[in-house]
Amino acid sequence: MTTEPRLRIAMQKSGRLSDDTQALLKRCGLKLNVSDRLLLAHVSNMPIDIMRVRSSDIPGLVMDGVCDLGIVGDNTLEEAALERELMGQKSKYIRTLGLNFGGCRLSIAMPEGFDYKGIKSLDGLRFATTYPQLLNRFAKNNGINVEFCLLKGSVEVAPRVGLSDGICDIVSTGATLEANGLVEVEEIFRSHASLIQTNKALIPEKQAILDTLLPRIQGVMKAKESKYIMLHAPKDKIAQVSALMPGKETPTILPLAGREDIVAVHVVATETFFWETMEQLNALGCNSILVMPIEKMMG
Ligand code: PRT
Repeated sequence: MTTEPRLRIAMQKSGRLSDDTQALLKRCGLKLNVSDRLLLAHVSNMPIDIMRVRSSDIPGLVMDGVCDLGIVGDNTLEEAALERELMGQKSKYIRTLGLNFGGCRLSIAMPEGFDYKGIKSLDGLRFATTYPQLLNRFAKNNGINVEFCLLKGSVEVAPRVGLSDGICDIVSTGATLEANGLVEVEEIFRSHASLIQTNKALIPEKQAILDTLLPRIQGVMKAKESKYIMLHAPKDKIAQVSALMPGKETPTILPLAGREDIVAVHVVATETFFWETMEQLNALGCNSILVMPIEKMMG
């Protein structure tokens, strides 16, 4: 019996990236049966397996060739790469695609009232962090010495209980810092989710699966950022209406049955379509202005 090669993708089992990753794969047409106890989920309609693990395990699984692809935050990836570098090993991965979710920053934050006068104010201090390598690199690049204590969670509480002077942690809205009486003083790394792959050439069968999957992922991302705009416009105002349309796409102008004075204008916009623009179009005599989400795009 021959077994068909299956592409193995590592994703976060549960946490901030898991829902978005699962939604992305589903929108790419993958039928996956994910249950809490199942760590290796089969995709029923494509030769793909999804390995559901801790985020921090994903870079290693890809670099060691256990998984062909992984979806992980750049912060986790960069920390793992620096850790391997420290051990004299090469980081063996390719960052195939940046994804449009999981956006955050790694920042240094100090207790409110700390007299911050620039990076040198941090010299000699101790920081609680999950990212000692990224913190170390920042300190080295800026000519300061820092100490760290490694915490895998509840980092924000460390200064209050006397474990550290400040923290170096992920910030998204800033609400957690504020709730814990901390102030962000330096952003040291920007991150979002990325699709990574092993740097070893895939066997042709797996490469073929990836060649199908990649344009689908790009199509889903492009669709998420785009809107389909439809409206009816006075024929003699087409030039002004076209000029107001967001993005670089040329609008499609279509005749309307039984009307010589009005046309339908359709455009795919990759930029924000503001209420103000809709009001300007309305003032030009346009009506039936519709702004719709796009589910999939290709080409
Ligand atoms: O548990 P596991 O090993 O799977 O990984 P993890 O501990 O990193 O999991 P998780 O789910 O917390 O984060 C997964 C990834 O999501 C991170 O590695 C980042 O790439 C990304 N991400 C995006 C975030 C956030 N936003 C985020 N806000 N990761 C963590 N946070 C936490 C942060 O640590 C802090 O406690 O949210 C809090 C701050 O949020 P705000 O909105 O109050 O600023």
